[in-house]
Amino acid sequence: MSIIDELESLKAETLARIADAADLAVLDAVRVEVLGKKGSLTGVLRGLGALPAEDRPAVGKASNEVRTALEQALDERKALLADVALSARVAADAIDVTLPGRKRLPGRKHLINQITDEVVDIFTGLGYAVAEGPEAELDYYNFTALNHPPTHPARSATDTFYVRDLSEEVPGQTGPVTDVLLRTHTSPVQVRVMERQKPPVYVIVPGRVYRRDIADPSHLPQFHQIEGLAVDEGITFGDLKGTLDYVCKELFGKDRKTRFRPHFFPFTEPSAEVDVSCGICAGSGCRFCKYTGWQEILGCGMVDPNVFGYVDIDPEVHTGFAFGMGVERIAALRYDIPDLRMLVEGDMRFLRQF
Ligand code: 2NM
Repeated sequence: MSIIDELESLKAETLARIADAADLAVLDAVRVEVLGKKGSLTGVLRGLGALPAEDRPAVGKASNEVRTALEQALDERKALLADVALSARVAADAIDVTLPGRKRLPGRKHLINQITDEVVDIFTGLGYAVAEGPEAELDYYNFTALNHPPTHPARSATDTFYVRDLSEEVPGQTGPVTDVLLRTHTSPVQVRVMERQKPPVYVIVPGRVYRRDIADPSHLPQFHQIEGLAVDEGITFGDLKGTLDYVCKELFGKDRKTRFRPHFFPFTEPSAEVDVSCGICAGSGCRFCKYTGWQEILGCGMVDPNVFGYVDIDPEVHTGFAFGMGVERIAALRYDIPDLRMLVEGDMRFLRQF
C-alpha cells in the first residue's frame, strides 16, 4: 500500500472515530493517538525519508491535508460535544421559576397561652401581681397546707403523679411514702406567696398542672389553670362576686350574666362554682349549654381559716377569696372545641385557626 493510500485510510478511519466519540475525553484520546508527537500520522510521515525525492512534495501535501481535515473534524466534534454537555447540565440544573413558592407560615402563640395572657391582663389591670412556682411540688404545699385531710382521695397514687418514692427511707413503712408530686393545681403557689408576703396580697397564678387522668374529649393528664387570690382586711364574699362577675364580662362579653352555685373545696369555705350565661342562646337553652342556659367556668370561695393557719395569717384580722379556672375548658367553651386532645396534638391546620 502506498503512503498516500495509508494516509487516506488513516484519515477515513480517524474521521469515523471522531464521529463516534461520545464525549470530550474519548475525542481527546483520538487526537493524541493520531496527531500527537507519537501519533500514527506522525508515524506515517517518518517513512517520508525512505521515499524518492520527487514523491516527497505530494506526500507532504497530502499529509498536511489529512492533518488539517482531522484537526477541523476534531474542532467541530469538540464544539458539538461541549454544546451537548452544556445543554445536559442546563437541563439538569433547571429551576421552574413559574412554580408556586412553598408557603412558610409564621408561628403563633398557642391558643392556651393567648387565653392565659388575656386573663392575666384583666387581673393585672385590677392591680394583681403575677406569681409562678414549681411544677414538681412538695406534698405539703399541694395538699397539707391547702387543708386536704390525709385520707383525701385526690392524694391517692391513682389520682396524682408522685415523683419521689420514700418507702425505702422510712423504717417500718409498708405503703408507698412520697413527698414530691406533680402539682394538681396552682394553689400551692398561693401558699408559697402567703408564706413570704403578708397581706395585702393580690396575685394571679397561671401554670401547668397534672392529674392522673386518661386523655379523653374532656380530660387531659396535663392542663393549665389560672388561679387567683386576694387577702386583705375586710374582704367579703361580695368582693369575690363583684370581681369574678367583672372578669367574666371582660372575658366573655358585657352582655353575659353570672351565677354562683354552692360547692365544696377543701381550701375554701364557703365555696361556689361560677356559671356564665350561655353565649350561644343567651340563657334560653341550646346544645352548647346542654339546654341549661349556663356554662360552668370556674370555682371559688373564701379562703379557709385553716389555710391561713399554715401561713401564719390571722383570720381574725384578714380574710380572702380565691378562685381557679381551667384554661383548656375556657378555650373549648369559647371556640366550641369538641375534644381537648386537639389542643395538644400539634396539628397546625387546627391551631392556626386561632
Ligand atoms: C379553686 C377554687 C377555689 C384556691 C384556694 C387557694 C388558696 F391557696 F388560697 F387556698 N388557691 N386557690 C381555689 C379556691 C381554687 O380552683 C377551682
